[in-house]
Amino acid sequence: MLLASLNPAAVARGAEIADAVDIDGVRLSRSDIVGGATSVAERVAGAERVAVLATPSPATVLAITGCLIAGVTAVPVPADVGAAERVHILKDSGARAWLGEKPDDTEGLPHIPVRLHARSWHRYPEPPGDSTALILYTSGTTGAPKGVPIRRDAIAADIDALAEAWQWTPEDKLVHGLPLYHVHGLVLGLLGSLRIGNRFVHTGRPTPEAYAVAAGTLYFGVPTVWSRIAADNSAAGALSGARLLVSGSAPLPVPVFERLSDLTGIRPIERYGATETLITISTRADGERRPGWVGLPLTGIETRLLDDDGSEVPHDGETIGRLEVRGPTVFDGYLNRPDATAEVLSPDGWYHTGDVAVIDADGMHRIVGRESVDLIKTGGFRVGAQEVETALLGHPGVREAAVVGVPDDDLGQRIVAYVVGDARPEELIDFVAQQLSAHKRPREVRIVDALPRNAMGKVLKKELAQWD
Ligand code: MCA
Ligand code: AMP
Repeated sequence: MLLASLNPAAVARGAEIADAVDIDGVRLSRSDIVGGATSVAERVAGAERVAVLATPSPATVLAITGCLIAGVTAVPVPADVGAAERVHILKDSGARAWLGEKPDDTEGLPHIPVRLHARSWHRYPEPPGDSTALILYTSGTTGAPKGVPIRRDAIAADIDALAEAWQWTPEDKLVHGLPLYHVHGLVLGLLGSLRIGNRFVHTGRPTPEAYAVAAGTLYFGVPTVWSRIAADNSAAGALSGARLLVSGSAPLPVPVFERLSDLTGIRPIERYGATETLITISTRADGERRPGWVGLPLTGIETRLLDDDGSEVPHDGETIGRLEVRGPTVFDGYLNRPDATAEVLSPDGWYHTGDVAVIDADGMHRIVGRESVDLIKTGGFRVGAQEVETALLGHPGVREAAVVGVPDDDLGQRIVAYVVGDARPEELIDFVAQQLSAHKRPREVRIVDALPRNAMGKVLKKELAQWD
């Protein structure tokens, strides 16, 4: 059973926890979740796919859990989604209704509210393991975000492998304040807790103050979150009673690792993954936690490093290669995009991550960087340069646009747009926030006379990134 702690028979026999999920000031017991989500399941059963505006709220928890009980695919939509991205996700995914929180614009689809106090005790059979639990949207270097169908058995395999690596048990209390529309916050944080059976607290936003008062044993954060905590002595000190502090979604800078270790007495766990593969590599609760390194492949996962000719490079801790991963957590291909799938997934199941890495003689992995400058990681969010450029070009005051990620102490990378045109920077930032998602907006727009181009007319992104 995917959400093992929600087994209705076990809950009826007394496997109850009053605060299984604590979110937006509301505590849901296990029977609140089983009864509430089964009631949602009754209302959506038979639908193929529904969209869920994934605000951090009890409605989102029950909507997604209800879909998983009924075997309906949920399409989590970013809580801060803009107009163009919302239309794209609905059209591409084929979602037939909105479930849970109501968006500003339903785009003509019916809306099914979640009734927090409704209950049903109907028993649904467990849907097949190879069925699609979720479709998560993620950015590539080009085009609009792509749908990644996530199988139920991939989620189960990933959580179980992480439970082994992190000694994650029902005794844990997991805390995070990350979005519920990506793997990190949703699959690992929420679904992981409902599978393992530990208490889960969502802090709303991932602020140092909120983490400090949550009294968790297991904390998740993106490096931006850890960097802010490491700059706040009292919040960091409050985490010293935790069991594990886990970082992922982007590289954890070594100074942040070290400062966090000093202030909390806990060396953070770093783990690596992607929407397409879930989490594949991690340091272990009982193993070495080396700053700057992401650890060993999880049980069931294979990795390899290839050079430009496709030959494997030596595992000497120095030779850089393109990282590929294979295993039960890897996806089967993008929704509606066989062309894009063929670029990243080989027929024998290897996923080309787009990251370059080294592996040492002990099998420890270090992520060195990305192959493409056009995929930006900002605050742990993956943003394609081209989707931001396309959005900017939709503004009448923009003639040309080039978007780059520049190093940023807080966000890892900061989205900077170079624009030829006569619009005001603030107006363009708001325009992107309203079209795509607020987190994809450039933090800075620089109006320039011309973009640097090569003889073929291609924008020289590497040069632009150095104009900073
Ligand atoms: C500011 N805001 C605006 C504008 N300016 N809204 C609209 N237009 C504007 N011009 C609003 C924002 O909507 C937000 O509102 C508030 O101001 C602050 O937002 P922001 O500046 O984005 O916050 P931040 O402080 O920069 O965010 C840092 C963060 C965030 C909290 C760390 O980046 C974050 O949540 N990152 C997590 C990403 C993540 O989970 N990635 C996992 C994917 P409001 O306050 O109302 O929100 S990776 C994954 O899943 C894989 C598998 C993996 O490895 O984990
Ligand atoms: P996403 O699909 O949003 O999870 O983005 C996946 C990408 O995030 C990976 O291909 C990496 O580039 C990056 N990433 C995730 N975790 C780490 C990490 N621990 N260190 C470095 N990069 C990471």
